[in-house]
Amino acid sequence: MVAPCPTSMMVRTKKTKAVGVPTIDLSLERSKLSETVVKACEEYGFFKVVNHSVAKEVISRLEEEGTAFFSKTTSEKRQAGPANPFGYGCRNIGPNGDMGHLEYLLLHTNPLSVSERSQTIASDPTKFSSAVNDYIEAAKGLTCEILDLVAEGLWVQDNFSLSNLIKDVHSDSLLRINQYPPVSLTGNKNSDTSKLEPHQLHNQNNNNNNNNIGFGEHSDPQILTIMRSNNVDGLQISTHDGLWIPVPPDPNQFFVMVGDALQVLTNGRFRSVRHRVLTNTTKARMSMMYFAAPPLNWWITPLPKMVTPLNPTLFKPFTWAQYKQAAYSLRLGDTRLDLFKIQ
Ligand code: GA4
Repeated sequence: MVAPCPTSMMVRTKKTKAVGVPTIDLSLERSKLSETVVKACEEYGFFKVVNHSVAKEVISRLEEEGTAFFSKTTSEKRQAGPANPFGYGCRNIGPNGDMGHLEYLLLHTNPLSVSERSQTIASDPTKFSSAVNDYIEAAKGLTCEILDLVAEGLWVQDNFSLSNLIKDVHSDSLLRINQYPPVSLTGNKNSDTSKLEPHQLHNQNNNNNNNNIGFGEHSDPQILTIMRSNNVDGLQISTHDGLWIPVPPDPNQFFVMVGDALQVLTNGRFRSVRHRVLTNTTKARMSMMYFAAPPLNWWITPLPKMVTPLNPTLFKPFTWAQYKQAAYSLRLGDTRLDLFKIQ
């Protein structure tokens, strides 16, 4: 059973249904835990984990590095960009014209790539690389723990079959730090927009309107995403029946999202969660996501256990590289898995 959500997390959606985000206590007894994780993945493709073993200091060091980077001047930040696909990005998301009210750093998790990139990102590249690499290791450990619970809960023969997909040294996992601008409470207009910082431009263009799109609706292509943010609202997830649920932030905990690749690996038993970020807060939201993926040349096919004569395979086999290529050729909100469905 998914733990009932505490009252403070209950939200009322437009359709006046009270819906809560499932919360999973990782210190619970293991057999219960694996059932609970599978149920949350099936029902929401999303859950929050508490009592995880990631050290607070690992989180705060990355947050400090993020804050230091985003508080640099625009021209300094641009030296770490453009994000095609890795590096600093501002407003542009992906290569096909998607835009959001955010700036970000998108990094490959390979330590060599982190160390090379950190030269243009931080004044102390060694400190930056160390904070990033420690966070990646911790997020990877948590992801493996969750994937092992998933495998156990699905009664897959090899409990490590999912976590092994992301443990390989050539794993294509990514780290993203997003910063969403605050909504200004003053309405002063500035006519020279070229001198404005991203958040000022955002405020200027939006007349303090609520519900600006920080990051548009989409699912993540990878296996699993581990997300954490500062104490600022904005994230919403979509339920299977299309209701948007705001997710209250919890800076000391992590949120887990099922990605498209896990939908395929479970032959559709789990569905990747569609989510978005709205920017209507007076404080900047900073979030950090670890996207767990296999090496580029590995095949993504349903686990044998998930395919039976009654549940034949729903997807054509593809490599992770082929899937990424499809993702980058489409728009952010497209349901790219449709390209690989067996009709
Ligand atoms: C969504 C999840 C990750 O943030 C990301 C994004 C990527 C990007 O920003 O470059 C994509 C997007 C994400 C899915 C479709 C493509 C690729 C932008 C885009 C339009 C880094 C990822 O892996 O896929």
